[in-house]
Amino acid sequence: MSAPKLTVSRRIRATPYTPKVESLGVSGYSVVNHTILAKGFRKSVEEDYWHLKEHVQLWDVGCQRQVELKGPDAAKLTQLMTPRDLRQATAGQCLYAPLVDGNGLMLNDPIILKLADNHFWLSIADSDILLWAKGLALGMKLNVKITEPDVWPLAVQGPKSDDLMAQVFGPSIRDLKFFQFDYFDFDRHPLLIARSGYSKQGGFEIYLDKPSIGTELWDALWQAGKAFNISPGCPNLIERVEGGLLSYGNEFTMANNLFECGFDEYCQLDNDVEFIGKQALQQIAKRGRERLIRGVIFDGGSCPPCQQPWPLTINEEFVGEISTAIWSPRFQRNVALAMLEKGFWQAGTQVEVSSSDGLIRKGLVTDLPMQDKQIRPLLPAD
Ligand code: THG
Repeated sequence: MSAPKLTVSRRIRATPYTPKVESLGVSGYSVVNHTILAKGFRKSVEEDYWHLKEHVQLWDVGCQRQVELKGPDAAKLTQLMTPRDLRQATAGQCLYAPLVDGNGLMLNDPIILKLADNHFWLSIADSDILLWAKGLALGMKLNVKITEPDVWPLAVQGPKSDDLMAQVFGPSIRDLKFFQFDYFDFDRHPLLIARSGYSKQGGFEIYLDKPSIGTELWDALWQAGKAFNISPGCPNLIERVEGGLLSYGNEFTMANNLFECGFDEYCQLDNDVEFIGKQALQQIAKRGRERLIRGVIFDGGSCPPCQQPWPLTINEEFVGEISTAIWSPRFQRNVALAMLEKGFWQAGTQVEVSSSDGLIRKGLVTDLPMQDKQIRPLLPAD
């Protein structure tokens, strides 16, 4: 029997690239921001992993929806929503920024794009920030227009991204710096392109604001990509776990505060910038965090997918839980992201993993991102 099908509608949205993704043999979807996201193609996650690290891939990340804040109070509202100090931000900059509520609890972790002094996009993870922003603007009587624009990100990821993008958009795209964006013509239409993306292999994100040319854009990249061994792709679970890229709703939720996620570097508490949750975060900073997201590597052969958190224990005492786990062909171990309780998040701590197949597996806490030079010495010689 074939797997049950997801029905796409106005609520569960396709993207301008969906016909291309389907013609290339997508094997399944997840739903993010009420929009479908490919989970794999004909190759295995392992094959996709090696391909992503060596070549170039085209990812339909149309589910990375933009919340647009525009108008006289746009800068004020954007700053109210994040503990990251935006005062020095310039137009053309991307900023990874946690969004928190009044208790310092995580609402989202978007990339903020500063388009102009009074114009921002929040390129969100999976939660309804549009509603939060509208509520704040109404309650605080802010003069700002809040919309979800008709913008559909397409990612080009992998070490050959520069070569491919230079073919399509010209050599000047090579000069774009990490987490900066600029406009590049395609078919006489300017496209916002950033050097960013949900992998550690380098690449670009194209924010297509004219969905009618989605197929043309995909085809142009695909044609030029043939010389670089291009493949269709999607965020790769192995690469993301090894690289320590977190996913809202998986590694952390509205139950976790900013410090538990390790977002200290994106939170400035000792200046006069005002934002929601500042007092709460100051108190948590003083008290110290109760738990922290770390890596875990563990034995016992290839593990099943982690669909519900797996407990981590030491002598049957609960010390944390795994949120995402997968076999790493690089380390020949399973790699995982986990929330570790206070006292147990030190790299090298030995833990037991209770995976959903009933096995108890031996694990070790690691820093993130997972680095060869830290992990190799921990592994017994094969
Ligand atoms: N691109 C865009 N929008 C997004 C994502 C994206 N929205 C949803 C989701 N991904 C948001 N989450 C992340 C998580 C990590 C990063 C980007 C978005 C990321 N982190 C860099 C890292 O860890 O190396 C650090 C960036 C920094 O320090 O400034 O890139 O992928 N458009």
